Amino acid sequence: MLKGFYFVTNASLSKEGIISDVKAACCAGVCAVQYRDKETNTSLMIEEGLKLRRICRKVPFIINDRIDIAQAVGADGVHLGQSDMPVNLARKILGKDTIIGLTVHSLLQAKNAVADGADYLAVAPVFSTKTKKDAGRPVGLNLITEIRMKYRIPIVAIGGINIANARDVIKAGADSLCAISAVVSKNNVKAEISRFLEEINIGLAS
Ligand code: TZP
Ligand code: MG
Repeated sequence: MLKGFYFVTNASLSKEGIISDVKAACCAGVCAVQYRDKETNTSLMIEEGLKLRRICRKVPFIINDRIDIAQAVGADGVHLGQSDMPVNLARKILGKDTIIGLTVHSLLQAKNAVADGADYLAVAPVFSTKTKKDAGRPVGLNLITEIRMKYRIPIVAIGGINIANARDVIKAGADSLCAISAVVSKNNVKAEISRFLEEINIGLAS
């Protein structure tokens, strides 16, 4: 679980819409799909979330930020940030079988996330990115390696990842990576993810 390409939706950058993107992502063989939307209202998120849940039958389906929406649509997990609900409290609400991912920007945050029982870490932003305005300063490949050397928890790398740096990100110790703008702004999302998967597989094998 969580080895490969971790797909995150982005409605504003998408060419064909997120439903079409997620279908393409599942066809390409991603290891997880995260529904991330900071603009849509709750009722539309539920509607869209239910549609995505049906598409992601065999792929872990994760909701960004919204524990209530994750529960309402029967998602497999939630993805939280440092200013969202703490992992230990989210765990109380969601139970032991729900996947809880947490974004970390430092080794200390990674240590706390492991102690709090996160199921995976998103190390972000690895490189600078225009996709998330408040992503913070790039943490670089070193943080991935430092966390990898200390903890066994799955690591998803995110932020500024493209086809040219994907292999290095995996070689640094990430189990999976996410590339938003480099994928959803392309005409053929499935083909683009396949290109990333080739790089990821080379990185995992080396
Ligand atoms: N979290 C940290 S960076 C980021 C998110 C959602 C955006 C990554 O987008 P891109 O286009 O892959 O740099
Ligand atoms: Mg968040």
